[in-house]
Amino acid sequence: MPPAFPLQPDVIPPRSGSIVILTGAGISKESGLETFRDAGGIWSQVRLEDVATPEAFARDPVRVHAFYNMRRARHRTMDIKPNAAHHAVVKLQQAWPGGVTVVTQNVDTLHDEAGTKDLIHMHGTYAQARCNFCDAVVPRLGDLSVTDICASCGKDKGMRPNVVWFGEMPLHMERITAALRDCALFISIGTSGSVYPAAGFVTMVKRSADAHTVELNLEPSQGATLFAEAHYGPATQIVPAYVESLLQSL
Ligand code: BV8
Repeated sequence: MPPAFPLQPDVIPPRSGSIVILTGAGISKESGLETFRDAGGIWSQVRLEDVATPEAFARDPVRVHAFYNMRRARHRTMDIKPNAAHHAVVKLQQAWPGGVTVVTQNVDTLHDEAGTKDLIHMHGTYAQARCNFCDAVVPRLGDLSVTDICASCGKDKGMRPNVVWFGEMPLHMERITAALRDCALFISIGTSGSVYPAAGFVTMVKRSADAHTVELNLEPSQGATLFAEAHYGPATQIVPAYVESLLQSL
């Protein structure tokens, strides 16, 4: 059923209340980047066990580098730009008195390119490389390979995408947990709710804060029933509409 506009939020949080926004691959879809679990998505083309675990990197680093080099090159060469949903998140962040923290599962840089402040890449980003030996992190827009030498420790064979793989601890979890604990509104955008701990954030919010929870997605996620409110449709339509309705309350 197409979304009804103007979009009427069920609940408007107090303007002094903070907002936490969690995003997933769905917010980048209309910018031209693939999602993971939709039909034809990334995990239908390649097994995550072969390209997105530390064991895969130890077993076949050339294959893992090729996977991320392809995604990095696609971002660089296919004119991939932030879309209206990314820009609406920035507009909310600039106007909402209580502050807005954006936690993204995405390893693309579209939130960064849209000018998002207070942005947490909990799964890292393919626009950086990290040394497996000394943990030095450097920007990386071109290809990575096993021959790359770490500028900090001088070793080769250790440079990897600065991405959190399955079985690895997501980044900045203390900062994320504190933001979830204190927020008045939790908004989940463009995620299937398949991957933990991100998929558990809505439950964490409901347990510790008397916060309102909203899902904005193309279709109901695996955690849809956990949200107090939901609006379904393309992110470039429902996210700007939802943000407008919040800002009109100010
Ligand atoms: C960890 C980087 C612990 C790679 C990624 C319970 C608790 C804790 C852990 C687990 C647990 N159960 C299982 C685990 C292990 C595992 C896990 O969750 N496995 C899953 C498969 C069951 N979790 C982990 O391993 C995590 N680590 O828990 O560590 C720990 C403790 C101690 C010591 C060590 C470790 C780490 C997970 C991170 C993995 N890395 N990304 C890369 O990107 O290459 S996850 C990967 O999935 C991506 O980051 C992606 O963002 C993420 C989630 O996917 P989504 O973003 O939701 O994308 P998806 O395609 O699934 O859905 C898209 C949605 O968008 C859909 O709903 C669709 O309808 C919607 N959509 C589509 N188009 C649009 C749209 N919406 C709006 N508009 C549109 N136009």
